[in-house]
Amino acid sequence: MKQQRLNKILQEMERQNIPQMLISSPASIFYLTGKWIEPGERMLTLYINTNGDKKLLINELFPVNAIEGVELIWYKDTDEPIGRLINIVDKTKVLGVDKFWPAHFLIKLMERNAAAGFVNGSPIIDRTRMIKDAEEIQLMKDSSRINDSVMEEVIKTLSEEYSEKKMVNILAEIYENKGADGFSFSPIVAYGANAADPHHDSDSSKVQKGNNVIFDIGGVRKHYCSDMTRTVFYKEVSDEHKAVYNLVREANLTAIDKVKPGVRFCDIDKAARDVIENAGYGKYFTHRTGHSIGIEVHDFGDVSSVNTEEVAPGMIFSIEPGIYLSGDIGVRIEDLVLVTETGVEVLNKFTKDLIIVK
Ligand SMILES: [Mn+2]
Repeated sequence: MKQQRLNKILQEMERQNIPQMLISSPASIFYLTGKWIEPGERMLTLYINTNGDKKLLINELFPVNAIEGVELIWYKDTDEPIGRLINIVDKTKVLGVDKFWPAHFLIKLMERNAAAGFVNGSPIIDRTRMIKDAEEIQLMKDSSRINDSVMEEVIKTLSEEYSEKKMVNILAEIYENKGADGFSFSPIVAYGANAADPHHDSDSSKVQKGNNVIFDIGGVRKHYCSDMTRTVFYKEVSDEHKAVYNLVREANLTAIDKVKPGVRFCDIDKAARDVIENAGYGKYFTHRTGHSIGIEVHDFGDVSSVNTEEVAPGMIFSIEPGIYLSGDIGVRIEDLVLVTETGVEVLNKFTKDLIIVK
């Protein structure tokens, strides 16, 4: 067990009067145990109790060696794991349940009055996971270092011969060569007007002279995600497009400049949004400014106009303003940033100068 992480969660459980909890998200189980187990539809549940009890209910199909400090409770496909769980849970106390635990498991527990009450336990874990510890910060830096180098290489690969889809295949190979364990999300490669859709599905389009090209890409390294976006131009760039690019870059830099402990997420969003709004493009910046990231590419907590929470040292999130002009162009520039004791450290080092690929 990662004892310090567990202690933070147990303290918060005490504070919120949730004495016991079921954790089922593979990412949260990994966070606490260092083991990544993908159970599919089978029940995998870590039970923790503020009295020190820790049990992992796990199907025999998943070979896991001992986890220090946790009792492993194995079941077979022919067993009824809910019955086992009912013997573990203290029915006189409230039970925190993972937000994504399948309803059919939860309903059975509720029908059998397995606890004195059922509450969503995930906010406690999500909020703990928002603040990365030293080990996680190093892993996030390593992951982003790979992403920087993938970005450099993929931009060089750009060619009129390759469709967006082909570029995604090339990206898979580059990540593998650079030591990543795959994508952290389905990459977005978008040429020209396709980039005006912020979530464009890469298709058979080919790049043409004068196109803008969005690369929104990320990999996983030792279970930690990277995520970065750059917009480049192919062969040439018009003055109008250059102006849009410079505006988005200014929004990105202004928002990053704002980041330090105590600033609210909504203030960071506003810093980016003001730059774009003041230039008259406000309605074309259609999404939030960023999201937390870590073991999952979208961790809990976003950089948006409605999140009034303050940022704190150890948080890592994206800053990714964009401008999307339908039928014409999309520009997005995204970096991951780490909140430090005194300010901010940008995890992505790849240049934001305007690049024209020749
Ligand atoms: Mn992102």
